[in-house]
Amino acid sequence: MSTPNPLSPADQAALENYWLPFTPNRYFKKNPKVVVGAKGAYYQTADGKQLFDALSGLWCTPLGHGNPRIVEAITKQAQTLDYATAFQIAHPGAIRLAGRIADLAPEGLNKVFFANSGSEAADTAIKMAIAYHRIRGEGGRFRIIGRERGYHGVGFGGVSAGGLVANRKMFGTAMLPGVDHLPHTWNPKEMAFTRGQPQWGTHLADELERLVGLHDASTIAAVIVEPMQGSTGVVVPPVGYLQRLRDICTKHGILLIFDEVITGFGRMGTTFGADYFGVTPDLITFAKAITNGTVPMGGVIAKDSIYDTFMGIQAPDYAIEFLHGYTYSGHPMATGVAHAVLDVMHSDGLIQRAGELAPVLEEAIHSLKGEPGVTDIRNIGLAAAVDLEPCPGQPGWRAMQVFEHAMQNGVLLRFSADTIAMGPPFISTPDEIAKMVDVLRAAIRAVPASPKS
Ligand code: PXG
Ligand code: PLP
Repeated sequence: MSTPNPLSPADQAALENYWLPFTPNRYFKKNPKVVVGAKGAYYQTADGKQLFDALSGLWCTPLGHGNPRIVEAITKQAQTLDYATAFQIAHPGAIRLAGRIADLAPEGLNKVFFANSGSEAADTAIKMAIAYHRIRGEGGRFRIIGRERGYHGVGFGGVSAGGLVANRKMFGTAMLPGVDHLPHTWNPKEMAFTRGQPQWGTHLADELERLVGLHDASTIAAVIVEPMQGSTGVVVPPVGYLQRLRDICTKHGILLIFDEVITGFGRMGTTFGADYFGVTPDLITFAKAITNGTVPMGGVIAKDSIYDTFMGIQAPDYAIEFLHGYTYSGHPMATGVAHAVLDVMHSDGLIQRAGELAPVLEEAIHSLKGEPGVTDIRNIGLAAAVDLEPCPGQPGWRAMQVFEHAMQNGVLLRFSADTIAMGPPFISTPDEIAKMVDVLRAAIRAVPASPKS
């Protein structure tokens, strides 16, 4: 099911110089897929086809592509202040964005540190947690507890705390020391085809007590989890699970980090996953939607008490309190876009709209139950995933064929192993969501269980 090669001979030659991220490069270079433009909820391919953007980029373009107000903000910002160092200098865009994010964040989280991606945000939060304890005289708290199947980006901190085996095994022992992992919460026997949050699995949070017993609380700095595990295929927390993690962390003086790189800024139909689940962490990471994917940005929102601890270091006030930061922290282009994104989200009621579309997606996606090889369907907010029975001996083959088939029929899906994930733009119509699922259904029916059948 290969597509005609869209590249000119010169581009085909240059493609040999391009090492693509998280992509099977050998397969791609035999069968390149190229988009040349994007507008609203659609990409345009080199051969003039429209592709519905079923994962909002990589969860990062919820307002769709080419929004005129966002384009205008980028243009204006480039003409006004294209770069400013964030070390020792500030600009109004970053100052005001910190204020705006603090206003949107849960009660008590009011200090905003800017980075440029989710990976940098996760590593920043991990460093904040370790340094926080050290400043308080508890330097023995160095351990980070992550979760199986968790994804916190590709920095060494995030990979160490993350729980995706394939992302970890190549780097062997070159990981943060002392990291341990909670079990993931997905159990098909107990929760296959659950709509929204599973009732089963709250007790899995008690595994944190076991890890505290094993390592002792005095060695644990923080627990980092995604409120909803996005990358691994929309694994939804059981009812009460996150609250129990919160309670155990509080009891033992362990910081709780919510990695909200996917759930932050609207995906759940609320500003943060913390709001949706009614659980307040100590640190929140964000990225992706804050700039609608146009200019890279990430960051961490910290509790006032954490910031205040850093400000209380025993050193004169001209000493740097947190030895961390990026050349592009608080980049004016990113902060300029972020203001426009928050304006559009607010004026067009798009977070509310994501919440209203959530049941539409739920209804549509669960209609795939009973289709050939569909072993589980999960959804929460405006996010959903479908698991396919892997082809024996060739894991990932089936989902890849479904991806190819759907692409031929105008939908760009996202797959990982044999899971198909969807997180459509907040600007989608119910009709587009229905069509997206119909294309997926047709693809699932068309693709055989294995290359031989
Ligand atoms: N934390 C979480 C929870 C994420 O989902 C990152 C950190 C890393 O962000 P950056 O900006 O460094 O990529 C992520 C990223 C997918 C997919 O297919 C998900 C991500 C990235 C790419 C693809 O679900 N999440
Ligand atoms: N490597 C070198 C040689 C650098 O000089 C710098 C920043 O000055 C970095 C890496 C870090 O780059 P960034 O601040 O963009 O993360």
